[in-house]
Amino acid sequence: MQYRWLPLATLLLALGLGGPARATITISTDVTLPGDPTYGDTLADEVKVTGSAVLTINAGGKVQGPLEVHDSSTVNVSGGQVLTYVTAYESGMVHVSSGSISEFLQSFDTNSMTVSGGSIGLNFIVLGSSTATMTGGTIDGYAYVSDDSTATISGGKISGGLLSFLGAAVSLTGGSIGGTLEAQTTARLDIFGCNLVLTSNHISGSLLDGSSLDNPVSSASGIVLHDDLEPPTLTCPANMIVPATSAAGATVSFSTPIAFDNRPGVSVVCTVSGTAVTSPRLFPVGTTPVVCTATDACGNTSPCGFNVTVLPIADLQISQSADQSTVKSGRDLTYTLRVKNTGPFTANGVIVNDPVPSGATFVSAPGAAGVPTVGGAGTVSWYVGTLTSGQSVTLTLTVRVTQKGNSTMSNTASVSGSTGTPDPNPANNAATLQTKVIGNSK
Ligand SMILES: [Ca+2]
Ligand SMILES: [Ca+2]
Repeated sequence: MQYRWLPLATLLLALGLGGPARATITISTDVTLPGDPTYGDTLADEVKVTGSAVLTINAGGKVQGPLEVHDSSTVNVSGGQVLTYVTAYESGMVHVSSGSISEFLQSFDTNSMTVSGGSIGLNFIVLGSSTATMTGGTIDGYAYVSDDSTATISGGKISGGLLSFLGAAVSLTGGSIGGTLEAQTTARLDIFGCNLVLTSNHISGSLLDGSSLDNPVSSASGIVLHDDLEPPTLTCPANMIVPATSAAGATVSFSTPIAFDNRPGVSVVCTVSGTAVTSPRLFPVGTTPVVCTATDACGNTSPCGFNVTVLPIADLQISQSADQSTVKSGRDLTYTLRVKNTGPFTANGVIVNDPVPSGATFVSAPGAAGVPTVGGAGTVSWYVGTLTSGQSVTLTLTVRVTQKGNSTMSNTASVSGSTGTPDPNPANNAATLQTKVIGNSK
Protein backbone atom coordinates (compact mmCIF):
# COMPACT_ATOMS: atom_id res chain seq x y z
CA MET A 1 0.00 0.00 0.00
CA GLN A 2 1.03 3.54 -0.66
CA TYR A 3 0.39 5.83 2.25
CA ARG A 4 2.77 8.60 1.39
CA TRP A 5 0.00 10.87 0.19
CA LEU A 6 -2.66 10.03 2.72
CA PRO A 7 -3.29 12.54 5.53
CA LEU A 8 -2.09 11.31 8.91
CA ALA A 9 -5.58 10.96 10.40
CA THR A 10 -6.67 8.81 7.47
CA LEU A 11 -3.52 6.69 7.75
CA LEU A 12 -4.07 6.02 11.44
CA LEU A 13 -7.69 5.06 10.85
CA ALA A 14 -6.73 2.84 7.91
CA LEU A 15 -4.31 0.98 10.15
CA GLY A 16 -6.99 0.53 12.79
CA LEU A 17 -5.18 2.76 15.26
CA GLY A 18 -7.66 5.60 15.47
CA GLY A 19 -10.71 4.53 17.40
CA PRO A 20 -11.49 3.26 20.90
CA ALA A 21 -11.87 -0.52 21.39
CA ARG A 22 -15.44 -1.73 20.94
CA ALA A 23 -17.33 -5.00 20.89
CA THR A 24 -17.71 -6.56 17.46
CA ILE A 25 -21.02 -7.58 15.92
CA THR A 26 -20.46 -10.31 13.32
CA ILE A 27 -23.08 -10.57 10.58
CA SER A 28 -23.08 -13.72 8.46
CA THR A 29 -26.67 -13.75 7.21
CA ASP A 30 -28.53 -11.01 5.36
CA VAL A 31 -29.58 -8.05 7.50
CA THR A 32 -31.61 -4.99 6.54
CA LEU A 33 -31.76 -1.89 8.70
CA PRO A 34 -34.08 -0.61 9.98
CA GLY A 35 -36.52 -3.41 10.69
CA ASP A 36 -34.30 -6.39 11.45
CA PRO A 37 -35.89 -8.24 14.42
CA THR A 38 -32.48 -8.75 16.05
CA TYR A 39 -31.01 -5.29 15.60
CA GLY A 40 -33.94 -2.91 15.08
CA ASP A 41 -32.55 0.18 13.37
CA THR A 42 -29.05 0.45 14.83
CA LEU A 43 -25.83 -1.56 15.00
CA ALA A 44 -24.17 0.29 17.86
CA ASP A 45 -20.72 -1.34 17.78
CA GLU A 46 -17.97 -2.34 15.41
CA VAL A 47 -19.47 -4.54 12.68
CA LYS A 48 -17.94 -7.33 10.65
CA VAL A 49 -19.91 -8.69 7.65
CA THR A 50 -18.64 -12.11 6.51
CA GLY A 51 -19.35 -14.98 4.18
CA SER A 52 -21.75 -13.95 1.45
CA ALA A 53 -24.00 -11.94 3.74
CA VAL A 54 -25.64 -8.71 2.59
CA LEU A 55 -26.01 -5.81 5.00
CA THR A 56 -28.40 -3.17 3.66
CA ILE A 57 -28.69 0.15 5.46
CA ASN A 58 -31.81 1.99 4.38
CA ALA A 59 -33.13 5.37 5.49
CA GLY A 60 -33.39 5.36 9.27
CA GLY A 61 -30.77 2.64 9.64
CA LYS A 62 -27.60 3.43 11.52
CA VAL A 63 -24.25 1.69 11.99
CA GLN A 64 -21.69 2.99 14.47
CA GLY A 65 -18.83 1.00 12.99
CA PRO A 66 -16.12 0.82 11.99
CA LEU A 67 -17.77 -1.47 9.45
CA GLU A 68 -15.70 -4.24 7.83
CA VAL A 69 -16.82 -6.15 4.73
CA HIS A 70 -15.07 -9.52 4.34
CA ASP A 71 -15.06 -12.52 2.01
CA SER A 72 -17.74 -12.09 -0.67
CA SER A 73 -20.14 -10.17 1.49
CA THR A 74 -21.85 -6.93 0.47
CA VAL A 75 -22.76 -3.70 2.19
CA ASN A 76 -25.39 -1.48 0.60
CA VAL A 77 -25.61 2.02 1.98
CA SER A 78 -28.99 2.94 0.56
CA GLY A 79 -30.18 5.76 2.76
CA GLY A 80 -28.93 5.24 6.28
CA GLN A 81 -25.79 6.29 8.08
CA VAL A 82 -22.41 4.80 8.91
CA LEU A 83 -21.10 7.04 11.67
CA THR A 84 -17.42 6.08 11.21
CA TYR A 85 -15.81 4.35 8.20
CA VAL A 86 -16.18 1.31 5.95
CA THR A 87 -13.36 -1.03 4.93
CA ALA A 88 -13.63 -3.82 2.37
CA TYR A 89 -11.32 -6.85 2.47
CA GLU A 90 -10.92 -9.93 0.28
CA SER A 91 -13.76 -9.78 -2.27
CA GLY A 92 -16.13 -7.68 -0.21
CA MET A 93 -18.34 -5.20 -2.07
CA VAL A 94 -19.69 -1.82 -1.00
CA HIS A 95 -22.40 0.10 -2.85
CA VAL A 96 -23.28 3.61 -1.75
CA SER A 97 -26.40 4.94 -3.45
CA SER A 98 -27.85 7.23 -0.78
CA GLY A 99 -27.32 8.10 2.86
CA SER A 100 -23.88 8.78 4.29
CA ILE A 101 -20.57 7.43 5.52
CA SER A 102 -19.27 10.01 7.98
CA GLU A 103 -15.55 9.29 7.56
CA PHE A 104 -14.12 7.25 4.67
CA LEU A 105 -14.70 4.32 2.38
CA GLN A 106 -11.66 2.16 1.62
CA SER A 107 -10.87 -1.13 -0.09
CA PHE A 108 -7.74 -3.22 0.41
CA ASP A 109 -8.01 -6.32 -1.75
CA THR A 110 -9.87 -7.24 -4.94
CA ASN A 111 -12.92 -5.35 -3.83
CA SER A 112 -15.67 -3.85 -5.95
CA MET A 113 -17.14 -0.55 -4.89
CA THR A 114 -19.70 1.75 -6.43
CA VAL A 115 -20.74 5.22 -5.40
CA SER A 116 -23.85 6.42 -7.22
CA GLY A 117 -25.27 8.78 -4.59
CA GLY A 118 -25.09 9.74 -0.95
CA SER A 119 -22.07 11.25 0.72
CA ILE A 120 -18.69 10.24 2.11
CA GLY A 121 -17.43 12.67 4.72
CA LEU A 122 -13.68 12.13 4.21
CA ASN A 123 -11.85 10.10 1.59
CA PHE A 124 -12.50 7.37 -0.96
CA ILE A 125 -9.44 5.09 -0.82
CA VAL A 126 -9.04 2.40 -3.48
CA LEU A 127 -6.12 0.03 -2.90
CA GLY A 128 -5.04 -3.55 -3.58
CA SER A 129 -6.34 -4.20 -7.11
CA SER A 130 -9.83 -3.00 -6.29
CA THR A 131 -12.38 -1.78 -8.78
CA ALA A 132 -14.26 1.44 -8.07
CA THR A 133 -17.00 3.16 -10.01
CA MET A 134 -18.37 6.58 -9.20
CA THR A 135 -21.41 7.88 -11.05
CA GLY A 136 -22.87 10.24 -8.47
CA GLY A 137 -22.79 11.27 -4.84
CA THR A 138 -20.25 13.42 -3.04
CA ILE A 139 -16.85 12.82 -1.48
CA ASP A 140 -15.87 15.69 0.75
CA GLY A 141 -12.20 14.69 0.89
CA TYR A 142 -9.95 13.03 -1.70
CA ALA A 143 -10.19 10.03 -3.96
CA TYR A 144 -6.98 7.96 -3.73
CA VAL A 145 -6.45 5.15 -6.21
CA SER A 146 -3.35 2.96 -5.95
CA ASP A 147 -1.90 -0.57 -6.10
CA ASP A 148 -3.06 -1.59 -9.62
CA SER A 149 -6.61 -0.62 -8.77
CA THR A 150 -8.95 0.77 -11.38
CA ALA A 151 -11.47 3.58 -10.98
CA THR A 152 -14.04 4.92 -13.40
CA ILE A 153 -15.53 8.30 -12.58
CA SER A 154 -18.38 9.62 -14.69
CA GLY A 155 -20.35 11.73 -12.23
CA GLY A 156 -20.64 13.01 -8.69
CA LYS A 157 -18.41 15.44 -6.86
CA ILE A 158 -14.99 14.93 -5.26
CA SER A 159 -14.13 18.05 -3.33
CA GLY A 160 -10.50 17.44 -2.37
CA GLY A 161 -8.83 16.04 -5.47
CA LEU A 162 -8.19 12.88 -7.48
CA LEU A 163 -4.82 11.26 -6.76
CA SER A 164 -3.51 8.05 -8.31
CA PHE A 165 -0.33 6.07 -7.62
CA LEU A 166 1.47 2.78 -8.25
CA GLY A 167 -0.09 1.17 -11.28
CA ALA A 168 -3.55 2.61 -10.77
CA ALA A 169 -5.70 3.18 -13.85
CA VAL A 170 -8.27 5.95 -13.55
CA SER A 171 -10.78 6.98 -16.19
CA LEU A 172 -12.45 10.36 -15.82
CA THR A 173 -15.36 11.25 -18.12
CA GLY A 174 -17.58 13.40 -15.95
CA GLY A 175 -18.33 14.81 -12.56
CA SER A 176 -16.77 17.59 -10.60
CA ILE A 177 -13.27 17.38 -9.15
CA GLY A 178 -12.06 20.05 -6.77
CA GLY A 179 -8.35 20.40 -6.05
CA THR A 180 -5.47 18.60 -7.69
CA LEU A 181 -5.35 15.87 -10.32
CA GLU A 182 -2.36 13.56 -9.97
CA ALA A 183 -0.97 10.48 -11.68
CA GLN A 184 2.23 9.53 -9.85
CA THR A 185 4.67 6.64 -10.16
CA THR A 186 3.30 4.46 -12.99
CA ALA A 187 -0.31 5.42 -12.43
CA ARG A 188 -2.36 6.50 -15.41
CA LEU A 189 -5.20 9.01 -15.48
CA ASP A 190 -7.19 9.01 -18.73
CA ILE A 191 -9.38 12.11 -19.11
CA PHE A 192 -12.10 12.12 -21.76
CA GLY A 193 -13.56 15.46 -22.75
CA CYS A 194 -13.65 18.37 -25.15
CA ASN A 195 -11.06 21.05 -25.76
CA LEU A 196 -8.83 19.67 -23.02
CA VAL A 197 -5.67 21.66 -22.43
CA LEU A 198 -2.82 20.44 -20.21
CA THR A 199 -0.03 22.81 -19.33
CA SER A 200 2.83 21.94 -17.00
CA ASN A 201 0.78 22.52 -13.89
CA HIS A 202 -2.82 22.97 -14.95
CA ILE A 203 -5.54 21.21 -16.89
CA SER A 204 -8.73 22.76 -18.27
CA GLY A 205 -11.55 21.88 -20.63
CA SER A 206 -14.88 20.14 -20.29
CA LEU A 207 -15.58 16.51 -19.53
CA LEU A 208 -17.87 14.38 -21.67
CA ASP A 209 -20.78 14.93 -19.31
CA GLY A 210 -20.43 18.67 -19.91
CA SER A 211 -18.95 19.51 -16.53
CA SER A 212 -15.96 21.80 -16.67
CA LEU A 213 -12.47 20.81 -15.66
CA ASP A 214 -10.18 23.49 -14.28
CA ASN A 215 -7.66 21.90 -11.94
CA PRO A 216 -4.05 22.13 -10.85
CA VAL A 217 -1.83 19.20 -11.81
CA SER A 218 1.01 18.10 -9.59
CA SER A 219 2.43 15.52 -12.00
CA ALA A 220 1.40 15.34 -15.63
CA SER A 221 3.53 12.37 -16.61
CA GLY A 222 0.72 9.81 -16.36
CA ILE A 223 -2.14 12.03 -17.46
CA VAL A 224 -3.46 11.23 -20.94
CA LEU A 225 -6.01 13.50 -22.59
CA HIS A 226 -8.63 12.19 -24.99
CA ASP A 227 -10.28 15.01 -26.87
CA ASP A 228 -13.22 13.87 -28.96
CA LEU A 229 -12.48 15.10 -32.47
CA GLU A 230 -14.43 12.36 -34.23
CA PRO A 231 -17.85 13.39 -35.57
CA PRO A 232 -20.77 11.01 -35.22
CA THR A 233 -22.07 8.97 -38.12
CA LEU A 234 -25.70 9.51 -39.04
CA THR A 235 -27.94 7.41 -41.27
CA CYS A 236 -31.20 8.89 -42.51
CA PRO A 237 -34.28 6.94 -43.58
CA ALA A 238 -34.83 6.47 -47.31
CA ASN A 239 -36.87 8.98 -49.31
CA MET A 240 -40.60 8.50 -48.78
CA ILE A 241 -43.47 8.80 -51.26
CA VAL A 242 -46.98 8.73 -49.82
CA PRO A 243 -50.40 9.73 -51.14
CA ALA A 244 -52.15 12.72 -49.64
CA THR A 245 -54.99 11.98 -47.26
CA SER A 246 -56.62 15.40 -47.60
CA ALA A 247 -56.17 18.68 -49.42
CA ALA A 248 -53.71 19.63 -46.64
CA GLY A 249 -51.38 16.77 -47.52
CA ALA A 250 -50.56 13.77 -45.34
CA THR A 251 -49.43 13.12 -41.79
CA VAL A 252 -46.23 11.14 -42.23
CA SER A 253 -44.34 9.11 -39.65
CA PHE A 254 -40.60 8.89 -40.20
CA SER A 255 -38.02 7.07 -38.14
CA THR A 256 -35.46 9.13 -36.27
CA PRO A 257 -32.09 8.86 -37.98
CA ILE A 258 -29.67 6.55 -36.20
CA ALA A 259 -26.49 8.15 -34.91
CA PHE A 260 -23.34 6.45 -33.67
CA ASP A 261 -20.43 8.12 -31.96
CA ASN A 262 -17.22 7.11 -30.25
CA ARG A 263 -18.54 8.69 -27.02
CA PRO A 264 -21.91 8.81 -25.30
CA GLY A 265 -24.09 11.88 -25.50
CA VAL A 266 -24.90 12.23 -29.21
CA SER A 267 -28.16 13.96 -30.10
CA VAL A 268 -30.11 14.17 -33.35
CA VAL A 269 -32.32 17.02 -34.57
CA CYS A 270 -34.28 17.07 -37.84
CA THR A 271 -35.48 20.29 -39.47
CA VAL A 272 -37.68 21.47 -42.33
CA SER A 273 -36.73 24.91 -43.62
CA GLY A 274 -34.67 25.45 -40.48
CA THR A 275 -37.44 24.59 -38.00
CA ALA A 276 -37.12 21.49 -35.83
CA VAL A 277 -39.64 18.76 -36.62
CA THR A 278 -40.61 15.47 -35.06
CA SER A 279 -42.47 12.43 -36.29
CA PRO A 280 -45.34 12.24 -37.13
CA ARG A 281 -45.76 15.51 -39.04
CA LEU A 282 -48.16 16.94 -41.60
CA PHE A 283 -46.37 17.33 -44.94
CA PRO A 284 -47.97 19.33 -47.79
CA VAL A 285 -48.41 17.98 -51.30
CA GLY A 286 -45.10 18.07 -53.14
CA THR A 287 -41.55 17.20 -52.09
CA THR A 288 -40.26 18.45 -48.73
CA PRO A 289 -36.57 18.03 -47.84
CA VAL A 290 -35.87 17.01 -44.24
CA VAL A 291 -32.37 17.83 -42.98
CA CYS A 292 -31.05 16.07 -39.87
CA THR A 293 -27.93 16.78 -37.83
CA ALA A 294 -26.20 14.63 -35.23
CA THR A 295 -24.20 16.50 -32.60
CA ASP A 296 -21.85 14.71 -30.21
CA ALA A 297 -20.94 15.73 -26.67
CA CYS A 298 -18.09 17.88 -27.97
CA GLY A 299 -20.12 19.65 -30.64
CA ASN A 300 -18.85 17.63 -33.62
CA THR A 301 -21.66 17.34 -36.17
CA SER A 302 -22.72 15.20 -39.12
CA PRO A 303 -25.65 15.84 -41.46
CA CYS A 304 -27.99 13.63 -43.45
CA GLY A 305 -31.24 14.23 -45.28
CA PHE A 306 -34.23 12.62 -46.92
CA ASN A 307 -37.23 13.76 -48.94
CA VAL A 308 -40.89 13.30 -48.12
CA THR A 309 -43.01 13.44 -51.28
CA VAL A 310 -46.76 13.67 -50.84
CA LEU A 311 -48.63 12.84 -54.03
CA PRO A 312 -51.86 14.69 -54.88
CA ILE A 313 -54.89 12.40 -54.89
CA ALA A 314 -58.00 12.49 -57.05
CA ASP A 315 -61.06 10.31 -56.59
CA LEU A 316 -62.32 9.51 -60.08
CA GLN A 317 -65.73 7.92 -60.33
CA ILE A 318 -67.80 6.58 -63.21
CA SER A 319 -71.48 5.74 -63.62
CA GLN A 320 -73.51 4.74 -66.62
CA SER A 321 -77.08 4.55 -67.93
CA ALA A 322 -78.67 3.36 -71.19
CA ASP A 323 -81.41 4.83 -73.36
CA GLN A 324 -83.46 1.64 -73.00
CA SER A 325 -83.87 -0.62 -70.03
CA THR A 326 -85.13 -3.39 -72.30
CA VAL A 327 -83.84 -3.69 -75.83
CA LYS A 328 -84.90 -5.86 -78.74
CA SER A 329 -82.24 -8.01 -80.33
CA GLY A 330 -80.97 -6.35 -83.53
CA ARG A 331 -81.63 -2.81 -82.32
CA ASP A 332 -79.09 -0.16 -81.30
CA LEU A 333 -78.52 0.68 -77.67
CA THR A 334 -76.72 3.83 -76.43
CA TYR A 335 -74.87 3.92 -73.16
CA THR A 336 -74.16 7.24 -71.44
CA LEU A 337 -71.01 7.24 -69.26
CA ARG A 338 -70.56 9.99 -66.71
CA VAL A 339 -67.04 10.45 -65.33
CA LYS A 340 -66.33 12.82 -62.45
CA ASN A 341 -63.27 13.86 -60.43
CA THR A 342 -64.45 14.37 -56.84
CA GLY A 343 -60.99 15.66 -55.87
CA PRO A 344 -59.44 16.99 -53.86
CA PHE A 345 -56.77 17.54 -56.52
CA THR A 346 -56.72 17.74 -60.32
CA ALA A 347 -56.57 14.35 -62.05
CA ASN A 348 -54.24 13.93 -65.01
CA GLY A 349 -54.02 11.29 -67.71
CA VAL A 350 -57.66 10.31 -67.29
CA ILE A 351 -58.63 7.39 -69.57
CA VAL A 352 -62.06 5.73 -69.90
CA ASN A 353 -62.30 2.22 -71.33
CA ASP A 354 -65.47 0.45 -72.30
CA PRO A 355 -65.23 -2.94 -74.05
CA VAL A 356 -68.16 -3.49 -76.42
CA PRO A 357 -70.35 -6.02 -74.61
CA SER A 358 -70.29 -9.55 -75.84
CA GLY A 359 -73.58 -9.97 -77.64
CA ALA A 360 -73.21 -6.56 -79.36
CA THR A 361 -71.09 -4.87 -82.06
CA PHE A 362 -69.63 -1.38 -82.22
CA VAL A 363 -71.58 1.41 -83.85
CA SER A 364 -70.24 4.77 -82.68
CA ALA A 365 -68.48 6.57 -79.83
CA PRO A 366 -68.15 10.34 -80.36
CA GLY A 367 -64.80 11.73 -79.20
CA ALA A 368 -63.23 8.36 -78.61
CA ALA A 369 -59.54 8.05 -79.42
CA GLY A 370 -59.54 4.33 -79.96
CA VAL A 371 -62.47 2.42 -81.41
CA PRO A 372 -63.13 -1.00 -82.99
CA THR A 373 -64.30 -1.21 -86.57
CA VAL A 374 -68.01 -0.65 -87.03
CA GLY A 375 -69.75 -3.99 -86.67
CA GLY A 376 -66.76 -5.42 -84.84
CA ALA A 377 -65.79 -6.08 -81.27
CA GLY A 378 -63.13 -4.55 -79.03
CA THR A 379 -62.57 -1.81 -76.52
CA VAL A 380 -63.52 1.82 -76.88
CA SER A 381 -61.07 4.24 -75.26
CA TRP A 382 -61.48 7.93 -74.48
CA TYR A 383 -58.43 9.99 -73.53
CA VAL A 384 -60.12 12.53 -71.30
CA GLY A 385 -56.82 14.00 -70.07
CA THR A 386 -57.20 16.49 -67.24
CA LEU A 387 -60.18 16.82 -64.93
CA THR A 388 -60.01 19.47 -62.23
CA SER A 389 -61.55 18.76 -58.84
CA GLY A 390 -65.33 18.68 -59.25
CA GLN A 391 -65.19 18.55 -63.08
CA SER A 392 -67.13 15.88 -64.96
CA VAL A 393 -67.46 14.68 -68.53
CA THR A 394 -70.20 12.72 -70.32
CA LEU A 395 -69.42 10.15 -73.04
CA THR A 396 -71.68 8.00 -75.18
CA LEU A 397 -71.24 4.60 -76.79
CA THR A 398 -73.76 3.12 -79.20
CA VAL A 399 -73.75 -0.62 -79.90
CA ARG A 400 -75.96 -2.95 -81.95
CA VAL A 401 -77.43 -5.84 -80.01
CA THR A 402 -76.71 -9.15 -81.69
CA GLN A 403 -77.48 -11.66 -78.99
CA LYS A 404 -80.81 -13.43 -78.99
CA GLY A 405 -83.71 -12.41 -76.87
CA ASN A 406 -84.73 -13.61 -73.49
CA SER A 407 -81.23 -12.84 -72.21
CA THR A 408 -79.24 -10.20 -70.42
CA MET A 409 -76.46 -8.03 -71.79
CA SER A 410 -73.80 -6.60 -69.48
CA ASN A 411 -71.64 -3.52 -70.11
CA THR A 412 -68.73 -2.54 -67.85
CA ALA A 413 -66.91 0.78 -68.21
CA SER A 414 -63.90 1.89 -66.17
CA VAL A 415 -61.86 5.03 -65.55
CA SER A 416 -58.23 5.46 -64.49
CA GLY A 417 -55.83 8.34 -63.94
CA SER A 418 -52.09 8.98 -63.79
CA THR A 419 -50.10 7.04 -61.17
CA GLY A 420 -48.79 10.43 -60.07
CA THR A 421 -52.28 11.20 -58.81
CA PRO A 422 -53.38 8.12 -56.86
CA ASP A 423 -57.06 7.37 -56.50
CA PRO A 424 -57.92 6.95 -52.81
CA ASN A 425 -61.16 5.09 -53.63
CA PRO A 426 -60.74 2.57 -56.47
CA ALA A 427 -64.11 0.93 -55.72
CA ASN A 428 -66.02 3.50 -57.79
CA ASN A 429 -63.69 3.38 -60.80
CA ALA A 430 -65.87 0.87 -62.69
CA ALA A 431 -69.60 0.63 -63.35
CA THR A 432 -71.64 -2.22 -64.80
CA LEU A 433 -75.10 -1.99 -66.33
CA GLN A 434 -77.35 -4.98 -67.12
CA THR A 435 -79.86 -4.64 -69.94
CA LYS A 436 -82.63 -7.15 -70.71
CA VAL A 437 -82.73 -8.36 -74.33
CA ILE A 438 -86.06 -9.50 -75.77
CA GLY A 439 -87.02 -11.33 -78.97
CA ASN A 440 -85.62 -10.50 -82.41
CA SER A 441 -87.24 -7.41 -83.90
CA LYS A 442 -86.81 -8.64 -87.49
CA1 LIG B 1 -17.43 12.01 -31.24
CA1 LIG C 1 -62.28 6.40 -57.44
